[in-house]
Amino acid sequence: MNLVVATRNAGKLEEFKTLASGLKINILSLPKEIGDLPEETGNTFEENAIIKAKFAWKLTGKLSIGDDSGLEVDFLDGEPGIFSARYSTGATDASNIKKLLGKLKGVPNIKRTARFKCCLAAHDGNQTFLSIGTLDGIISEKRKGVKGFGYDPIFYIPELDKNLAELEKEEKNSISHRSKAFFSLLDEMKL
Ligand code: ITT
Repeated sequence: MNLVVATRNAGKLEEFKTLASGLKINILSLPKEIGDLPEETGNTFEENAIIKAKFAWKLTGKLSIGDDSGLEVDFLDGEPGIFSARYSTGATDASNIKKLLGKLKGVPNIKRTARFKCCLAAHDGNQTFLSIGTLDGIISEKRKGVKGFGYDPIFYIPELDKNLAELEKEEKNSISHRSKAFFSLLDEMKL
């Protein structure tokens, strides 16, 4: 079965490919020529995931999924949330991390709790399916690890005593918000 993933984020795409390996699902990406994805005009992860899934379905006519995800930091009342990718001027992973660490300067560990959220929408022309996955952790004071993408270097998992960027792909997938959302989406779709 083919499944189009509507993303321009290489880190996400890689994770979906690893998640689908072993299943009878072939992950396809959108051709480069079509350029950017539509603007994320939604007010929630769900709305933005649906925008991406429907966009890819219209282009390809194939079952498509959109992933809208981000980091919610309790001390910052859920910031950056749906703005995680576009949090800082420049909007690179490095500048987003720098801004977040700046906002949490001097904040003790006990108040640095956060969670990743991943919302997935699947669209097949008739129906839209939704799922959500979360991963709890703590925003560390310093970057650690070079794997993964986005905020992984500053997301500490107490149970593993490691930051997400220190985990191999398969290890991250065994606990991640994205893998929880992915398998619950397959359940929803009875696949
Ligand atoms: P697409 O819209 O093209 O899929 P994007 O990166 O713009 O790519 P989002 O709007 O969903 O995607 O933004 C999600 C951001 O949240 C992403 O850029 C990361 O900064 C962060 N994020 C989401 N999942 C993450 C993960 O597993 N590890 C680290 N950071 C993550």
